[in-house]
Amino acid sequence: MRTAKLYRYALPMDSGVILRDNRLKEREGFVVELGEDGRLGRGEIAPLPGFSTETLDEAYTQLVEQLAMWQRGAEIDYSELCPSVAFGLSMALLEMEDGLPIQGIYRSAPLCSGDPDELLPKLMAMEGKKVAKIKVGLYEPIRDGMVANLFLESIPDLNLRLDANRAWTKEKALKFASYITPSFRQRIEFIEEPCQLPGDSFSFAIGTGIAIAWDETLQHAVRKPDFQLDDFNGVKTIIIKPTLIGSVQLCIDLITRAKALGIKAVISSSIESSLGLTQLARFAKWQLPDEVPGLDTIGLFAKQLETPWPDVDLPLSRLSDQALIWQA
Ligand code: OSB
Ligand code: MG
Repeated sequence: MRTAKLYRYALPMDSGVILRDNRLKEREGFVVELGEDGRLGRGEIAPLPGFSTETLDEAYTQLVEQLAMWQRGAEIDYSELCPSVAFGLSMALLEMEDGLPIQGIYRSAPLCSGDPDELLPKLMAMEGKKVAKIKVGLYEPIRDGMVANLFLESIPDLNLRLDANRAWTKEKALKFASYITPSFRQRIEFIEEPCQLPGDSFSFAIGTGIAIAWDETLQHAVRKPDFQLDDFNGVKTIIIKPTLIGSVQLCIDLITRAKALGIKAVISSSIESSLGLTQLARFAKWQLPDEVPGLDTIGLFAKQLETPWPDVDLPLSRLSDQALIWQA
């Protein structure tokens, strides 16, 4: 006998969270709870406004349709589902089938999008391999270049991940690079999507010796029917945000192919609640045990949901206090 519950959640965010020019006051999404023979599994479905191609309403329609079919005994075909729905449903089933190991990687690359002074003490306190992520492209490329260079200069055992979210023209990207001391460049683990055009990002990497990572480019490419990761040969890293990519199996296929091609894969957050984020930490530990994931987003929330992120003392909302909007 199968059971399915669908909750809709809303969690308040920290006051200053800006996403693609919009303030995100509240994070909204769904949690499914699947049951069979006394086993339970949960998954989060939370399309991210401005990043996901589907809306909450579209996700809801697919969810109810799929849950009703699954509850009556059908298997789920992920190929026709939008990414957030495919991810959340497959994660719930995986957890229910005890396929998701309990241990997670809760050590993340601390994220800095504003004041670099806030990042320094965090890095000083960090044990083991030091790695941080800085958002660039929000200010002048000269400022970004100087800030990145200053970090690399001040902390000799630091590696940096940078993320430009396609903010720059190729001229601006080169301006940024000109402020990075050549001998420091290999300590930039990667910069995600420096340029508006992927072709310009690629030439930037070749011209400057600064490695790049595909994030948005990967999300667009996986939606095409003839997609092959092999076409990305030459890029150093891919950023896998499961909520924006699709089912657990699709993410695992990408990771497996990346390993075979010598491409590094990094599991990263799409600002899921602590419930989804802790599952991503477990997924990362299981599939990429030696890679620091990009999951430092719990601090963007004012509340957690059901499963706390370790060592975070934000108040916890229970799933049972969220709206149960559908069940079978
Ligand atoms: O800019 O890569 C982004 C989260 C949601 C949407 C977009 C982005 C992010 C992150 C996640 O940066 C954190 C990380 O990748 O380290
Ligand atoms: Mg990015």
